[in-house]
Amino acid sequence: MELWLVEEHTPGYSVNWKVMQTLHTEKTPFQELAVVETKDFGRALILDGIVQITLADEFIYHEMIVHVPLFTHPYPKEILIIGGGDGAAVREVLKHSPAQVDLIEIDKRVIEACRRYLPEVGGSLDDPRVRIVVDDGLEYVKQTERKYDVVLIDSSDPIGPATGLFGREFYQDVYRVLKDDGIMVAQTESPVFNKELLAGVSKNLQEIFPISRVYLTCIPSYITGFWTFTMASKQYDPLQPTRLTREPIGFDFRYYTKEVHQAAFVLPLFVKEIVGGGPDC
Ligand code: AG3
Repeated sequence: MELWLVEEHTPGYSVNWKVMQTLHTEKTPFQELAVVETKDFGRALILDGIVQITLADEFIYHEMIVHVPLFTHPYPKEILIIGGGDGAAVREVLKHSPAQVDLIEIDKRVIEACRRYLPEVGGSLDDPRVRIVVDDGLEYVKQTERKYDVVLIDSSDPIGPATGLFGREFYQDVYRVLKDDGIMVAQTESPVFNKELLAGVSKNLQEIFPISRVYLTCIPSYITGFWTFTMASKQYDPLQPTRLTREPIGFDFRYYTKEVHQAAFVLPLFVKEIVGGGPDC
């Protein structure tokens, strides 16, 4: 029997994936979770019908959400990840020899499914430097007394459990949990399908942090390919990433290079216009 996953992004646009095998499906208290083997992109994690990770191209997203801030910060030692229960961002963070990585994931079933069915990403969660807290990231950043060098917001789309992770109040709490020279990065969606969201997030982060910059990459398995991340920083400018000139990039990198770091901040005009810039800025 032919099985196709129809990934519906809007009422007028969907992407069809040929599924060779369904490894796992369940309804968790937060969302519908599935792990499937796709024909062309390998194993994939699907949440509420939307592809979160495929083994064929997850390296692009995770190298870009992690290495751009971690090579901008001169000494990234204490890292907080909100979301990211799959473990792939943790795997990339561990390449920087951090002292401690705190992962705050709302849905423990995501962690369990990825450990079991996607060891390429979930395997990193067993590293002794990783502290996993199953909690709502919104609550965690309100309550914790810990301070971090870098906070990564590795969320799903702004519907369902992740909605608050794109809000102003949450970013103010993230500012509070960062040290005086801390940096945050959030995944901020497609600039084609989520213009208003990206514009709102940029505006809020520009108001809260002294430095805020959007960067762009291409993730084939995500809607439109175009994908944005927004970095906000108290002190360090990602366009002068001091550690990059000091330390070599590991052999196990597949996407990120010094040139990719710089180039990612070069935005096409239509994206600049969304995030509050014009042709000359
Ligand atoms: N986080 C971002 C997934 C967004 C996909 N959205 C979409 N295609 N509309 C993935 C978490 C990976 N650690």
